[in-house]
Amino acid sequence: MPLRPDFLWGGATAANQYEGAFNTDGKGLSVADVTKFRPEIPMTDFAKNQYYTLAEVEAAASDTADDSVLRYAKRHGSDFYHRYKEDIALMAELGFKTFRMSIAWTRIFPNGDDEKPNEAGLAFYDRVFDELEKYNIEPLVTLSHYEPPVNLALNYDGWYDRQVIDFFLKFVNTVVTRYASRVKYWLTFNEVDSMSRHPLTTGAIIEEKFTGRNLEEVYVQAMHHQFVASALATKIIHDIRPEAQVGCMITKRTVYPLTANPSDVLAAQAAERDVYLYSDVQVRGYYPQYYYNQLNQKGITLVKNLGDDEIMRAYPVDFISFSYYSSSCVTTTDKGETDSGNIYSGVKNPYLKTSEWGWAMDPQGLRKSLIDLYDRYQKPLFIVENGLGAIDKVESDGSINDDYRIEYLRTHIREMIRAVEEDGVDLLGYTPWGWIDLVSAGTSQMSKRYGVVYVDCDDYGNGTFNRRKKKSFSWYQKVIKSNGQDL
Ligand code: BGP
Repeated sequence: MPLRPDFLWGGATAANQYEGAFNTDGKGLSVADVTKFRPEIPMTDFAKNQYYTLAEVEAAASDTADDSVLRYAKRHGSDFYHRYKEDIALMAELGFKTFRMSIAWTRIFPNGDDEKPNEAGLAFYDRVFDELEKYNIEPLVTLSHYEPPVNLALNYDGWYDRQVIDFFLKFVNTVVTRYASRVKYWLTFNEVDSMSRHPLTTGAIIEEKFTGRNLEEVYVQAMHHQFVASALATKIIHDIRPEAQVGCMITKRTVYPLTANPSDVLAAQAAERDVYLYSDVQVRGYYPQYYYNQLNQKGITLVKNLGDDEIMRAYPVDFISFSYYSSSCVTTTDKGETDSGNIYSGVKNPYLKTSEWGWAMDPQGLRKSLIDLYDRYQKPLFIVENGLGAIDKVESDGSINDDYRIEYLRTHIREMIRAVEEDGVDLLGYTPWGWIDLVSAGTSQMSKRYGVVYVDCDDYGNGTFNRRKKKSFSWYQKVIKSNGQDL
């Protein structure tokens, strides 16, 4: 079977990296608004780029003045807040059937624990949905994409604190009630597996506040709260709009054994299990036994409230969405060169080239991911992030010849189509990450560009923010028009 005729081609973004207008119309500060571009840290050092001390977060939370000098790049994003009409017109020109966006929690509940929602924030998304409706573009909305209110990090313990479930569900109830008639596709937590990789942006957890504690136990607990919240959010959405479709969202890592040594094969299997844990819980509704065994071995206690297990079982997701950028290798031997640039450090795959940020480029790994996920769950899949972060050059005639990006997308889309046509995977859609340039989640760089549309802004926030089509724009337009036939 070819791609379905109603295949959802589109593009992905997140409010915290795209909207800007960080304190406009009553918006509060999110954890993303306190992270900054730090050129003093190597851009391939993912872990260091994620770490912020308590003092840094506190200082940033009281610095609400000059975003460009202070380098809080996510405060300006790509200024979608003021340019949404122009951007949605560009989406329509590309032929988008869907647009992946998130709703910034802090536009609706500026501090997370507010009594009443902020009407000006709600009105902004009304305007966005009006505009999308004009062009028949279906919104795909993430409820939490690295943007909890910073107040919940400073004055509570972020998602470690069980009260945060209630704050989040109040936000969910508010936005789902308001927009349910306009939004059919929802995702609960972006990359729900990322708690330990970047606790601040995923869980509003400031590590220093837990000094002396077993941090892994803290993350396990915070994760559990997100799982319960995700199940209850799914219930809220289905109660309000029964035919709505709710997805989980995981970082799909494909892990290969470096050698045929059975120990390497087992190590790769274990690494992939760490990925599936998160979809297993949200699709099947319970923790796998091996996870309890692991917690036991590590002496970690997971505290559950009475009823949590029943909630997780009762409200599983309808589909599985995921991001896919690269793959990695593992080995139990001392062979192999470390691959430190990736989100996950692993061992370099000698058969693959890497991006400028050290991410291995592996289109066949996408096909493998699709097959593995579909064989495991037999539920529809959705690729909601994929793409190449690269430095683009604007030529003197204004053109941007991003052939490398076309090549990355072409080879990945080709494998995606094979997974559907040959391997029988049920795939709902494809939304490449950062269809338009936006601020990097990991390093807060603007120069790590993913878009088919260029945004004139540098790493320090200087520029006109004007939009410019790259060479990949007309290429992607053609791909969408031909439903993936003309690559
Ligand atoms: C994913 C996130 C996105 C996005 C992307 C690319 O992990 O869900 O928010 O930014 O990665 O990462 P980066 O922006 O660091 O290049």
